[in-house]
Amino acid sequence: MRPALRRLFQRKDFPMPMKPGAPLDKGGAPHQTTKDGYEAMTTQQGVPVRDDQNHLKAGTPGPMLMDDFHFREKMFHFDHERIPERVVHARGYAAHGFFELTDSLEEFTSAKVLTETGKKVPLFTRFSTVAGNKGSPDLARDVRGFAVKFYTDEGNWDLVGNNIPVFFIQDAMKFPDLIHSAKAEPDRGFPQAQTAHDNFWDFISLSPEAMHMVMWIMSDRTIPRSLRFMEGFGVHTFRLINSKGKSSFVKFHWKPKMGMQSVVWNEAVKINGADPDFHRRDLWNAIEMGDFPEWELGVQIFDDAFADKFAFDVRDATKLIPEEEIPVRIIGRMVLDRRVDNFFAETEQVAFCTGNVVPGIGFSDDPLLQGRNFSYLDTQIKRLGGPNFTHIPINAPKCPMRTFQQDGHMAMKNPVGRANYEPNSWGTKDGGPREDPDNGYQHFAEPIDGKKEALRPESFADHYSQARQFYISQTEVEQAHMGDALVFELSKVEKAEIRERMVAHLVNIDKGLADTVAEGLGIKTPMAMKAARPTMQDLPASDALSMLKNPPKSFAGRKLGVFLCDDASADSFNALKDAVEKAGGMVAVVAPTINGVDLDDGTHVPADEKIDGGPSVLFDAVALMLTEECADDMATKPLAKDFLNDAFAHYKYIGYTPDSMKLFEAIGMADHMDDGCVELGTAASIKGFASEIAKLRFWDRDGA
Ligand code: HDE
Repeated sequence: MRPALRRLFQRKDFPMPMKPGAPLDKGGAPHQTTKDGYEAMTTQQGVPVRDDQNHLKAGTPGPMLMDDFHFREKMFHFDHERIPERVVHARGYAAHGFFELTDSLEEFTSAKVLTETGKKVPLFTRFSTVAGNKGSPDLARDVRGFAVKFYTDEGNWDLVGNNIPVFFIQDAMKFPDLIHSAKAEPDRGFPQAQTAHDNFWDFISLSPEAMHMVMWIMSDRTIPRSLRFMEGFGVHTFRLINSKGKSSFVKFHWKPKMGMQSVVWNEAVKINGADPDFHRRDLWNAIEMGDFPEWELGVQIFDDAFADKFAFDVRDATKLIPEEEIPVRIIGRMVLDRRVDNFFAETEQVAFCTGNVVPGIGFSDDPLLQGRNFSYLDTQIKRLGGPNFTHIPINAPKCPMRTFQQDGHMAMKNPVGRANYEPNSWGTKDGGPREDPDNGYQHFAEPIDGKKEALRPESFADHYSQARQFYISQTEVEQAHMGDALVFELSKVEKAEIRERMVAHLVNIDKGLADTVAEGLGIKTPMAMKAARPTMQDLPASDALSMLKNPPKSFAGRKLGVFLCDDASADSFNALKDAVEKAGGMVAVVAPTINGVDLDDGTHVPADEKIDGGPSVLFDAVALMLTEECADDMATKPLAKDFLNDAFAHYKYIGYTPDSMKLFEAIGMADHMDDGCVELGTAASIKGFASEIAKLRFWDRDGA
């Protein structure tokens, strides 16, 4: 080899790109270090590696030699890096945290996690979209998974819920059909991460039980602004069992400390382009900044007497119990205060199973929940490669685990000693674990009486009443968004009869909604769909079901995007920043270049985004702080105009210094300014703007 060539391919001549990291295996003998102080790289066998840049060859260049065990191992391992993605909920993001009980449920359950107040129980929470693949964008219109694994002293409890309290179907038998219909169509392999296609609406329009859920998914709940601003629900009715063996029913609720908030559809579409990782970045950043996301855990507890008199079957997962009928009792809080160290090891490998319950918590006879109890365990075996996925640290309980289950792929924890069966006569020293008749998990002794039949209970048959209740509980703005969403989705459906069939269902829910959607589709409102049970109930509105009727109390956790130019007023910028930060909000600076700007007092402010990388869809409110000269210049730049145009169209509050008016003029908006556009002329107006933006949107805007 010519000396020049050798030099070119040897890393010694280049600066080392990596800082020394923690060794993969922290135990064992001390790691070797290189001359310049780095941990010496090794093979998986711990053999130090001399050359990680070039494989071993006969001659230079020459054929590769199989002797190079480091190359073979490196490539073999890379070839096997992928595991199957989750069949649903493939795209997700997770964090560690704790649960702290504030109100004991001792009267209802023996579960320590629900009776020991003040104790911090570690947990791991994964949020997800349902239909999209692992690489799909975060702002898809979709249900969000909300899965929590509590590592309790009595074993792991997985509460695997969603951000919507009801589900599409009543019986687990229909789940593969539902998911097949929602995912990409099998012949063409698209659309990705969206339900706006024939197969989905075909299945849905043939499944009246889905109508309540359809109302929820067409609401803005399916385009949340942040994972931190969503509610969560256990969905099913579960059981609580107390120390005397008495059972009560329970529904679980997660309420976000910072209130609920969603984006509007046009914004979601644009966020997906501007930042497909919008939700995961937001969660990561919040935790990194110490602004730990928090939810309250609430319960609705009820007995058999309530279940018997309630207008619907509490085992039917397409129904909820209005908070007005059974108030949600807040019993504790969840705080997510630690990001993952490694996405794959934790977020990807975490295996939730609805069957993971602890003594004192049990199942109801909800046919969806019963089916899930099989599916989750089954799916993990495929996804994680064998029955020992519980040995992976993120899945292992943090309390002792003693079992005679043994062997299998990748077994990490094996029984020690001679006995691996019971009963045995080896005694307490060598005999291994034994069942514990006093404290072991006891299933609720529910009396059962019935015939073995594949039937749907009659009590599950009212499919429209709660759908209507949800719709009439929304504000006008929310109802309009639902109408728009339905028109949008159904307009992507090619077969006219599917569109019409869907509208026929809407007639049973709300005639006004059906008319709006029919008009949007350019068709006449059809006759009402024949209902399985014609007698529908006229339920009262429930304010708890509306997001806008329950707005956040402050701008905390939200972001103001300030469009700044050189020579902008330092006093005004600093006053605005202080006021927003005092309210718990964040300020991001958007500038003509990423280097930032020099304010009129000479201070340099670095930019968070360049104007064409930081569109206004990324922020909850915006402020323009431009000089006249800069406003003139920006008025010629399409992306600067889009910044303002979009903020206006998305009903956002817009603060502006008088010199920024040129940009309003450039987009033809100078004559359409409303109370959501606030001039930042004086110290008082800046303060006023900083408190006004807590309302998040100026919904009264006309024609936006
Ligand atoms: Fe799931 N669901 N599901 N699901 N689900 C899965 O399990 C399933 C249902 C939910 O972050 C899968 O580990 C069936 C309702 C979440 O890892 C799979 C039925 C609710 C997650 C599965 C349902 C959920 C999943 C795919 C109907 C809300 C993500 C990968 C009987 C209460 C968990 C996996 C995570 C994931 C099956 C219905 C929530 C295939 C059969 C209802 C949050 O096992």
